[in-house]
Amino acid sequence: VYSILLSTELIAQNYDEAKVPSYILPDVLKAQSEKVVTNVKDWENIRRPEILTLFEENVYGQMPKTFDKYEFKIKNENKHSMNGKAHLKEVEIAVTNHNQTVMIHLVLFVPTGIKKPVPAFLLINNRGKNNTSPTRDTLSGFWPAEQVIDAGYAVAAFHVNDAAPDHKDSYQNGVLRLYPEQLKAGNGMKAIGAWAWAASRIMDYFENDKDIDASKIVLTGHSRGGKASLWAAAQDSRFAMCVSNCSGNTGAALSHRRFGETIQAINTTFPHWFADNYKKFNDNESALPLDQHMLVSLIAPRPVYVTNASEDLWADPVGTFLSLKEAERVYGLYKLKSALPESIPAINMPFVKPPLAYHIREGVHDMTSYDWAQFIKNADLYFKSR
Ligand code: GTR
Repeated sequence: VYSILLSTELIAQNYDEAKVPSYILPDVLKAQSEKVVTNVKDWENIRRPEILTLFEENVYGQMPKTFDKYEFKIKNENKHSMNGKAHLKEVEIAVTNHNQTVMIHLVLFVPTGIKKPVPAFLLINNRGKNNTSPTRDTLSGFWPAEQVIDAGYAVAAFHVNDAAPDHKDSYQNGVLRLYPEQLKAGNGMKAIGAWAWAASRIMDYFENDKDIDASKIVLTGHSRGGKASLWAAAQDSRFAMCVSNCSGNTGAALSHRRFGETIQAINTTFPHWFADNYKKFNDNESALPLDQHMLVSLIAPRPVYVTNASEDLWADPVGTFLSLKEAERVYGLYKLKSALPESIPAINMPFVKPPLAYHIREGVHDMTSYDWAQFIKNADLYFKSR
């Protein structure tokens, strides 16, 4: 039995399927007017905007869309990187609002010797910067850039700390300097919102880079980065595909199940991730007007790939798979048939097929070269069919 210390109380986390409470998920297709949505038009005009607002108000906070100035410059480049197979660009993106500037550093490798523009994978990096080293002095399965280049994709990354330091005392020192009003609002964005915002600023850059096909960007993230990748793709439909690796609670997993990490646990350990309003649901999941299947659904009809790891029960693999299954109803409105099985597949049996892909990998909470190989396969299937 695992437990975590929350101030002075000890709150046990449930890892027993038999102890999952009975719950009723909010119906993704039932509008606030009680009307049940049966077509794309009503989904896009009525229900989808309602759900987006529910997530802004209750979970991730607002997503500011305007700023005073946007500039980028190539700080460094190497046309013969990775022994000549990639063109490295280190880009500085400076965004200014209210006389405050945030600087986001992008590391980008573009494959050489193939026709441009190319599709790209963008990672929201929540781990050490050494994982995305531009000099390739450290190689890591977390961001196996050579493997992605060999598959004919550009590969890019930025570090979350550029947008909002991942700490409760300093998260304000980034994007939030540009939007100080957010700090006072119950529905104000915090770190995860800021990371998602930064992903969109990188998309703005891709739209200006002739080597990159901005209509074919796969946004990826692991764990807290996977929560941000879902929120960014829900907000910004320019992302063609979303990969959310081991994103768990307030990522792809259903909160109503209270399996593994709970809302109270996440809000206590990471009070700087979500809007203050989200704390109303601490130990109060049944009051939620939403759940994470609705976040996945906001990305429809674009493909979503979600994963788990067999030893990572904290992230609730079953609840993650169920969330994806619920989202099938919205993809169905677009006549997109999901190839997912009825229940969670066996370990190391990937269901790689757009629009909804899933695998549970043997091992621990991580993103590995095995995971990336499946994401590439899924992107190949999708982009080659278009
Ligand atoms: C955990 C947290 C998870 C997940 C993870 C990570 O401690 O409870 O929600 O975000 O960190 O980002 O690796």
